[in-house]
Amino acid sequence: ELAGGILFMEIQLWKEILSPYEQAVDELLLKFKHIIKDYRSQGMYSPIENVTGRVKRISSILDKMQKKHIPMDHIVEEMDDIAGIRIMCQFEEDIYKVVEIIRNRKDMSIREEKDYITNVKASGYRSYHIILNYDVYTIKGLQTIQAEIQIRTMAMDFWATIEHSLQYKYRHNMPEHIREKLLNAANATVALDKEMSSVRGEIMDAQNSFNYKASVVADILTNIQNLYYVGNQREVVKIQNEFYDIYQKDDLEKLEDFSKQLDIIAEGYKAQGL
Ligand code: 0O2
Repeated sequence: ELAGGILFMEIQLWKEILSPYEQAVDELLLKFKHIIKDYRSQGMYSPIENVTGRVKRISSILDKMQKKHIPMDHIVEEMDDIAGIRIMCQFEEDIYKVVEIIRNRKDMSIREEKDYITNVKASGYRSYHIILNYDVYTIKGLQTIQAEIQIRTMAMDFWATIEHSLQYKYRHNMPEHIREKLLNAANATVALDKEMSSVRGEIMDAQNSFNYKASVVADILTNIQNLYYVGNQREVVKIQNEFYDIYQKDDLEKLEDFSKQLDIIAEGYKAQGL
């Protein structure tokens, strides 16, 4: 028996226990990364800025089992954050957009939602949590496990990361003056998120046109590269130089026209079966 009272009746094969959670984290990361990619490749603003994931460490699982009196054979039902995904957003509004995206998916079934943005925790912690039931198909067949998705702004994440380290450092004895500083800092992140939200429209416009220009340039260069393999190479070098000329003019409309012309040339080659 472990100190605190977790009784192990049989040998625990942690690798086997954690394997479906690892798969779930991999799959969920891939899915959320593709959401970002989809938005950006269409020149749109992505409500998700970044996503990370982790499987809870065995020592943290043991600590939580002890703290919440969860027996070993109940961890699948009772421990909801062995698979953890963290989604970072630029703006508070984006968080609710992400929640909506998750609600509309058939491959993620929501078990519980905890809105610690509307209901800020006593520590000052803010984030939106969604607990999922998620199906993974392994060699053993279908396993439905829980996963926790934390959705937060970068400011919320900054605060939570620092506070988490301090919590760990002081365990349950955080000095009052540090607790106070953290509460002040939490209020500062609320103000920061509000200020940022008030310029959201402008920031989104700027980012959109930046992304759009980048995707037009990528299209042009892909076309030039394809033409290089099938077309007259001297001609293609001329096209490339023309592109650099136009690029330097910093005129998005001219760049778009050029891209359209290249599309037509590329279509021509396709029609010839090349
Ligand atoms: P980890 O993996 O070390 O982060 P509770 O018993 O209330 O703490 P509960 O009911 O299981 O936990 O869920 P809750 O409150 O939604 O919290 C789950 C996770 O949210 C925590 O995981 C933290 O990651 C994060 N969180 C919640 N409250 C705070 C807080 O005050 N400060 C920070 N920094 N993070 C918080 P764990 O289990 O603590 O483990």
